Amino acid sequence: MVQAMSELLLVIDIQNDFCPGGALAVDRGHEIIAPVNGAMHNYSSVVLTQDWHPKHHSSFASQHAQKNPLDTIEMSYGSQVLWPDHCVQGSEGANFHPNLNVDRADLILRKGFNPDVDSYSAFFENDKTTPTGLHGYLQNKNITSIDLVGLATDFCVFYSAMDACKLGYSVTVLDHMTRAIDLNGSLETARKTLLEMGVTWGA
Ligand code: VGL
Ligand code: ZN
Repeated sequence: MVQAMSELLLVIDIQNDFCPGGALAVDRGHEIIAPVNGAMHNYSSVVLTQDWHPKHHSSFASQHAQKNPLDTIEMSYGSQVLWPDHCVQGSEGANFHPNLNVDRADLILRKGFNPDVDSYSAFFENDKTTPTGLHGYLQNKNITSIDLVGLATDFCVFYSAMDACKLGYSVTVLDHMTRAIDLNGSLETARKTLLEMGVTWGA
């Protein structure tokens, strides 16, 4: 079937644990929810991602002796920041924020469920090779252009935007609908890297 070119709103990890009061709270994370809900109506497709870790996930500092959250370690696939336990499968913290309009989504994509590999990006796990399946889904739907929103700007939004760009999509990060963790300048690094790659940093 021939389909018109269409555009995706990719909504990253708007879950309780990334909002104020959550286990890995992003400062003012909840402020983006109302504008994201409003934006959903402007897209032919809306995909939500959900960070979805097993209880003993290797990205949790609690799984490593003498390590604290925000320490960095070397994993088989490269360096990995260690996090507080968050978005544990089936927990309240892993649920989408109650104000997020989940009904408008045509796909909910879970990531980070492999106990040994983290997955910031919506396209590939942190080993940079294991696909999540999202690229195939979008190709089947003839989607060529992606607007990204959600949490956190400098981790899951950043890695998703980078991969989307590498895969050939036309990519925009809607800055006012993201909030950052901002660890050692990670927000500025993310913004610069994406701009250099040709990603649009939109308002
Ligand atoms: C995220 C750290 C760990 C994110 C997920 O959604 O940006 N950050 N897991
Ligand atoms: Zn996570």
